[in-house]
Amino acid sequence: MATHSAESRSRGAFILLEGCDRTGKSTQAAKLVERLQTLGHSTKLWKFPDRTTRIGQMIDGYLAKGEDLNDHAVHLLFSANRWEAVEAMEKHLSAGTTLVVDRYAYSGVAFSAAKGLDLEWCKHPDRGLLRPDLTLFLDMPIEESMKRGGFGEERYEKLTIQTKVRELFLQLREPTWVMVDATQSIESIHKELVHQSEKAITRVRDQPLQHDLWLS
Ligand code: NYM
Ligand code: MG
Repeated sequence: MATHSAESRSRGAFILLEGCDRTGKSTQAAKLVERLQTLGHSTKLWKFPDRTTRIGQMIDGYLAKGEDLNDHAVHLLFSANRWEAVEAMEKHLSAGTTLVVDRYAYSGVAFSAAKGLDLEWCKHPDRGLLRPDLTLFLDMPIEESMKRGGFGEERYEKLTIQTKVRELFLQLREPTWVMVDATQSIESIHKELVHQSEKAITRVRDQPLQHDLWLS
């Protein structure tokens, strides 16, 4: 006879927002969390890099304060910053909370490979991380995102790098990705993200968590 245990309770969805810089990910992630909560889904906002941890502070020094680090070393720090969050993410998802995550390993690979690091080498440290259930890729021409406020403040916010990053993102595209036209109004994008997210929440409810990023 089937018994109901804590393990059989439905899990939350791992919803990822990816894209180049200044494409509206953080704005949309915040709005999405708020809306999903209103719709009755337990939902939490997550963000990479998480600059609040010790590893995250080293990353922030590199990105925002002009501190130099070896390209390979900083790549591993970004990955370590995801690994140090894995237990907490898993705990929330298993308890039924949906996570809306602002950037993840795809950013990790795209930005490092854009600097010239080997793509396969870049993927390796993130192998075995949780796999997102849905990746919403906010896409727009780089020329457009460059016009947005704040562009150029941090390392990597340059036309040539962003163009390469976008190409690499497209190479990393997987079947669970949904491409979103980020030049639309904030409200239209929001509606599309809510629609896709609700479908994903329902779809994965009874599926086990997947710890197989880039393993298959
Ligand atoms: N970035 C982000 C990486 O280079 N590797 C990573 O693994 C991640 C998660 O950091 N330009 C880059 C992308 C961004 C920068 O991200 C900071 P944000 O979302 O602006 O805080
Ligand atoms: Mg940024």
